[in-house]
Amino acid sequence: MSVEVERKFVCDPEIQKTLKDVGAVCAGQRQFEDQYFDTADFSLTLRDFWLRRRDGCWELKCSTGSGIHKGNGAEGMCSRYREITSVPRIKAEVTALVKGGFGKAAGDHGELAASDISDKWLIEMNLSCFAKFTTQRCSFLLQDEENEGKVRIDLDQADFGYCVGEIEIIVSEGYDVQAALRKIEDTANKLGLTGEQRVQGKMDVYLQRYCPDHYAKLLNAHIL
Ligand code: V4E
Repeated sequence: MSVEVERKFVCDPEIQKTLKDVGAVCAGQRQFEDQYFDTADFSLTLRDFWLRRRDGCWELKCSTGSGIHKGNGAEGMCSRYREITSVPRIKAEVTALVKGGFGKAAGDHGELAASDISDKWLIEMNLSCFAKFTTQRCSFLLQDEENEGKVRIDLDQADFGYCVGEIEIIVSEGYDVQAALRKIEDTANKLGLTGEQRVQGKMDVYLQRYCPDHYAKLLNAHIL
């Protein structure tokens, strides 16, 4: 399993030039559609679990209990989420969160092991889509200071009119997360990102605009 360590930043109009100046190389552009799912009482997101279908592929991002709001300085600016892409594992985690166990609630025998998530299973879990938007993403790669690997920088433009940048490193679980945090800080410094203020992600802005009750509950629970 992998852990995503990331720091969001506000994109200024010069960002593409700045990226080229520091040696980042454009790694391509893509467009994707995200749909996020939760129960009516927000069993997943209020625990900081994010179930997403991106262009047909399922993913569950799970809080690691650290990151935004939970640290100081550079660490506090970064978030960390475990990423699960195996559908049987996603189903097991979601079932435990929604129904509190793996028994009857998991559905028919074999349902947990199935390789896709059916509409029937979503209904059984009382899950429905609460957010749907399309993103245009421009990705850049930058060699890190220690020449050990590359840091990815994504510039995202969502179809509801919000742009955000993201410095991201994916590490294997158990890998030195502190090293990833240092690399992200180095990259932020190279890009001249000095702000210590939390930057809103696409989801923050989407919920604030279109789902204010859900947004208020997440703010209240210190998830966003
Ligand atoms: C909302 C949220 C999550 C869902 C995914 O959010 P994000 O990583 O911003 O989306 P995206 O499109 O960049 O995904 P990627 O392509 O990198 O996989 S995961 C955690 N949250 C909550 C959250 C938070 N606590 N703080 C901030 C700044 N944003 C989101």
